[in-house]
Amino acid sequence: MRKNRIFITFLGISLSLMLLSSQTLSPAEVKLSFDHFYNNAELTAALKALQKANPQFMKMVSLGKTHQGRDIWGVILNNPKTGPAEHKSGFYIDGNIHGNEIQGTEVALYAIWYLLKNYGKTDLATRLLDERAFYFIPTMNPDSRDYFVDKKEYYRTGFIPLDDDRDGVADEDSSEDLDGDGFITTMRKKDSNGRFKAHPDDPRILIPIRPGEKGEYTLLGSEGIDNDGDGRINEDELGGYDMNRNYGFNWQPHYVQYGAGPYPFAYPETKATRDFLLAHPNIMGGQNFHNSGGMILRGPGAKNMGEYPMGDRRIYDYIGRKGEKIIPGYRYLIVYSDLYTVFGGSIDFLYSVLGAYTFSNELDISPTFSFPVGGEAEDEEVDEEVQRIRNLAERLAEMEYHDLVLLGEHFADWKPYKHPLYGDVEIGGTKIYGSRVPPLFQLADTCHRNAAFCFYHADQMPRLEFDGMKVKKLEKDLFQIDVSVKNTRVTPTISAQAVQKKLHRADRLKVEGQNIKLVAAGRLFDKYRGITSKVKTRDNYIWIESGVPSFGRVEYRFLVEGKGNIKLIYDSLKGGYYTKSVTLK
Ligand SMILES: [Ca+2]
Ligand SMILES: [Ca+2]
Ligand SMILES: [Ca+2]
Ligand SMILES: [Ca+2]
Ligand SMILES: [Zn+2]
Repeated sequence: MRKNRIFITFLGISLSLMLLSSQTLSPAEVKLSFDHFYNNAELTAALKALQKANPQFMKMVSLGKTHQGRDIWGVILNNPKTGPAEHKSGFYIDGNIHGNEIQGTEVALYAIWYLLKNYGKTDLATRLLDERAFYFIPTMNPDSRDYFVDKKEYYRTGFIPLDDDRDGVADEDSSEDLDGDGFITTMRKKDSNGRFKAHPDDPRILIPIRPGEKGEYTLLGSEGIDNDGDGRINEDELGGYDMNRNYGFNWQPHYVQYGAGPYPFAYPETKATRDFLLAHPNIMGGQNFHNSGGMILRGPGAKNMGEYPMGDRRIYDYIGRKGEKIIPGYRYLIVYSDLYTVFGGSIDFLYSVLGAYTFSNELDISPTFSFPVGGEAEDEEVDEEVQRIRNLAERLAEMEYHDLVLLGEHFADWKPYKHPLYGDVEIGGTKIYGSRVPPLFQLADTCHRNAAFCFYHADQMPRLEFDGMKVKKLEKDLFQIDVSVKNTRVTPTISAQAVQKKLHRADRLKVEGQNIKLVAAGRLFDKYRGITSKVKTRDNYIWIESGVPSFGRVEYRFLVEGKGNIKLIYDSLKGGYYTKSVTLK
């Protein structure tokens, strides 16, 4: 009897030990592969599996529905054991706002998966999940995504019907796969008045003719017919707008900029994203994923915004240049001056309204990068003719890359076709997966390196420490406390822009305890001579308007009335929440 009870107790203990160890030591691992693109259903299933295996860390929420009724998933990663998410610097990642720029979704999914898989195994993953909160929207455009992955049709837009050509009917004339090979490619027609001719070394490639030269071909655009008989082909495809021109900062109307929408946040996807961002004001770092070209972009998106304050440019440069090392071949650039003008883009909303340092990566480099033609030095001024010859060589290298590396999978040879309007044409050219997205054998590399860049940036968000606290008893129940708070990371707790424009609340340094009163406070300029400048106290706290600077510190002297255990709290909206206990005696 007695023996049995001991045995049962022993069994109970070992069972609970087993449960404990399965919770803390070996979190269930979800196997994901990054050798293909996820459609929305598969992405949803992967996220649900990750959430189920890691309920302590991961929350998946529907942020809203797209026009076609798909959920826009938001993912929050946080370790509640180290504090609520809003007490930590938040890092935000979104991808696939442009429907034809799909691989950002895999990068976001990879980042979620990597952090969960490596928590407790690597220092970085453990530190990031313990100290930061992460917010993801893996795909902002699940409607378009499914067209890309499942139907092999690509659209940059979302799918609210829009009458692009103002004929009173919306979306009446899209591209179509006329030759039935499963892909929408390009149409060309033999034409001695055409503006193109075959490349001398490979007739599959069309090159522009030079002035005075005889033409051979006219390019007729993407495969399709004139569905509505208006004399134009494929003039009103699905949707027809650009979500990344619809954000509420420096927005300009449609006639200034294509796709802007009737007003900022007019589309369900941008509205859902805005609400998610506004609900998490602790977000201090951000990352958008687009394609292509191998760029790590920062704003401003347009010249009319003026340059960013010097203090913030330093932070961007520090992180952006590290990015160039993490992702070889990618260049750290500025949207308006190095790419093109964007009004009302996500990157400007995140930085200029929310005060979060944000990059936008143009994922993946043109195929010839991994199959170089050689002879090009960066920023070299070249003669027009030299450039023309280089372009010819590059086009040829691209074709060789299609043949020898992609093994012909993503190029359709030109084939004759009888078109109802154009007569004898040829259909062929690069297929949907043949440009802008990485070939599948490189997808994991794209995911890992870009996630690594995000992790670096997230790790460089503010990390504060109480450093060098000194308590001095002045008289009975009156104490002088010198508090020093230092930031060991490049990101300040408030951006220079946010300080200048008062984008959000300042940091707060607080003293808490029973019958404790903060009598006076001063900023400590010289701790050796004890020189301070008085600051205003409110209840038991002071505001710290500029926050803790990049790799810097703030030092204050408090006069506190009372005794016993007190808590000093540094409470920053975007820089985290830190406490230090002290006993006054
Ligand atoms: Ca129309
Ligand atoms: Ca076709
Ligand atoms: Ca038409
Ligand atoms: Ca059509
Ligand atoms: Zn894009």
